[in-house]
Amino acid sequence: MSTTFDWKSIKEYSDIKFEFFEGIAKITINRPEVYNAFRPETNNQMIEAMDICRERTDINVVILTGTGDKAFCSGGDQNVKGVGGYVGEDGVPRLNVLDLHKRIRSLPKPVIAMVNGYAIGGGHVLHVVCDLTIASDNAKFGQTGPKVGSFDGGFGSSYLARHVGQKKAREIWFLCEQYTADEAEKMGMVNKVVSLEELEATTVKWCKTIMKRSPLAIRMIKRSLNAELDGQHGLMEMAGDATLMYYLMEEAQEGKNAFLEKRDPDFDKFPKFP
Ligand code: S0N
Repeated sequence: MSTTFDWKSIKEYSDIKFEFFEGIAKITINRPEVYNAFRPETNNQMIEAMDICRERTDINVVILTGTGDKAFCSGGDQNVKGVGGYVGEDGVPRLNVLDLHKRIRSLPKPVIAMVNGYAIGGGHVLHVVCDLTIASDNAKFGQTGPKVGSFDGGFGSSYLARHVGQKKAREIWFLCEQYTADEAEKMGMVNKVVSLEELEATTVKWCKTIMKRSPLAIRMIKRSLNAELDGQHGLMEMAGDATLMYYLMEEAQEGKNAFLEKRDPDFDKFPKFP
């Protein structure tokens, strides 16, 4: 099923490729010399791309991947790890990958991790945060934090535990071993494993299937599944979408129209449900 798609650049960046094809955006970490490790600039560029994906109404699904056939992402770039975070070109240490996690989680559209090789350390966390993971059969998954002096107590542990269970999540973090794509699928943290040649075609096929579904229903399902873990923030995002849907109804229009027409609103004409 190896097919090529006519991806068109949305915007040029130094560390990522950001492309579009038939309703799908693709963000590719483009630092193959460091196995697609991220530095602060990489994260800022992905954050900007995610924001564009949110605003553009012709983008329905987002694919996150890495350049080449070796790595999806190998986490934080160890060359720029300083005291207090990863040091960008401005000399300031940051942990801004966490802001990227929030963007992925908040985006009211599905984000699919297309894992084409190593998903290690912060790269593993990135695929965990995505809504779905499709992996090539050469992919390897694992955490390295306690081996290299870092850890993610956020989505990279609590949300991971929702996928694989508490015991496995502890094993993944305590031992820092690597797992094959098949093992990751059996554990429940990967949706589907295909050959590397089939990876993009399969991912695009999944995107196209999702695009045949109701966007509002998909949005509400993502919000509802998030809300369980995200506490007040998750409820706020779900309530925000409930408000959006209310604004789509005539009943909400009646309130505004009555105000503008300087009359009492007539809410009696709208159906009430048991
Ligand atoms: C990926 C590994 C297993 C591949 O091993 P392999 O096949 O033996 O290749 P190598 O020769 O090791 O690597 C090829 C080239 O790529 C460079 N490279 C690889 N990874 C990195 C990296 N992370 N940073 C910089 N360079 C990297 C190699 O140096 C090599 O280059 P050359 O050819 O020039 O020698 C293996 O490479 C590996 O284990 N990599 C390191 C993985 C790792 O430990 N990553 C960091 C883990 N920590 C984080 O990611 C922290 C993330 C974070 O910031 C965070 C903070 C707060 C909350 C959450 C997070 C979060 O986790 O997201």
